[in-house]
Amino acid sequence: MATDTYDQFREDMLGRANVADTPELVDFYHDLESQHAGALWTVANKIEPWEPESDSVPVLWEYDRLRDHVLRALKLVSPEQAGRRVVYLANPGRTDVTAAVGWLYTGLQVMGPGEVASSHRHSASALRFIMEGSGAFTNVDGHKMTLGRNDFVLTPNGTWHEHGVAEDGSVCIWQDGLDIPLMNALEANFYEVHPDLQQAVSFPIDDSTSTWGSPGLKPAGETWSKRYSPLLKYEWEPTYEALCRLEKVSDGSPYDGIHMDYVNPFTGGPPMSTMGASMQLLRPGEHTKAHREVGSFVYQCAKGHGHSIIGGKRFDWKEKDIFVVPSWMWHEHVNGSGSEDACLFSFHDLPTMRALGLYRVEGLAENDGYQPLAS
Ligand code: 1HN
Repeated sequence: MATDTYDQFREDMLGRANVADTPELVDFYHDLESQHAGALWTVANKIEPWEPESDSVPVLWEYDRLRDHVLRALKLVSPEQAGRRVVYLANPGRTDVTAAVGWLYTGLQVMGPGEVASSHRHSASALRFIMEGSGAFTNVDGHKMTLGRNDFVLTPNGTWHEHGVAEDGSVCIWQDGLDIPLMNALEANFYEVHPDLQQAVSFPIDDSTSTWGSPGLKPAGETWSKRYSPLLKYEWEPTYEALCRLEKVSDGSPYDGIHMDYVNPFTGGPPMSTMGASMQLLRPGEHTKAHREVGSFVYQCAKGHGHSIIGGKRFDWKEKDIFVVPSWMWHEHVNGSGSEDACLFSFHDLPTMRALGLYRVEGLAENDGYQPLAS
């Protein structure tokens, strides 16, 4: 049975709305509209889809094409004028909201040597993934951190944060990820500027990583009661080493290769309450099977090159390219090299989905687990 015939069959047989217009009904709908009301059966099938139907489309942003535009912003506006000097990535399927995918935002922030962006805080949680340059720093609630290539950094909701680049540093670019569309959809977003514009550095530099960043160890007796991870910076070298060690003893996941989540070392759970992040390693030549999840994903290639097939379409990526996978869309990843590994960083809203009991995952059963490519 063809899909549209089958959908019609389900709608006819299974109690879905199926009301043909009559002149009386059209009059009725107009009268309801004038009362700011409507008949549920005219919208029921749209607002109750059989399964998640994202308005977001899969997209890949090539870093080589974006970089010059990001650098142009450096000359055009100051951090003082802009608050944050950022080029955001807009999903072409979304006109309602500034989102990269689903209810996630992402952008590329650029700062030059000696620049500082003032301190603020908001209900949205933020994260950063460092792409290029030296001397960048961030200060989160008085914990100042130095930022290096492929480091993953948290700015949990409600924490004061500011960024900058040391005088002797170079132009720095990093990816920001925020749940700001989600906070705005929930109408829960507050925003405040720090009264002093710059907050004090209240702890030794990089104290969070020195205190909480040693695998399997924590300072004896240390406790933590906040809703987010006490470890605020996850450095690239130990992350990559962890993947390489796991690779030696595990086949990994058929869907994601050698795949590790960044966790709150105190709880083992996600680093923030709404957003999580992962790093995955694809072995030389690896082609994962297709799966789909309830949740939205923003990826950045941290190492190597390859491609992903998302919703039947191929997207080729190399280092620093960013791409998105909308909720409940089939996706599989391919390492394009036969000799080198490839690493994909990703952040997502799975902690939100899990907290609300909405998370689901499914592997593709047909075609040996690989999507047919759309023509
Ligand atoms: C924000 O606070 C930052 O702190 C970057 O660097 C991007 C986009 C929307 C809302 C807040 C930052 C942001 C943002």
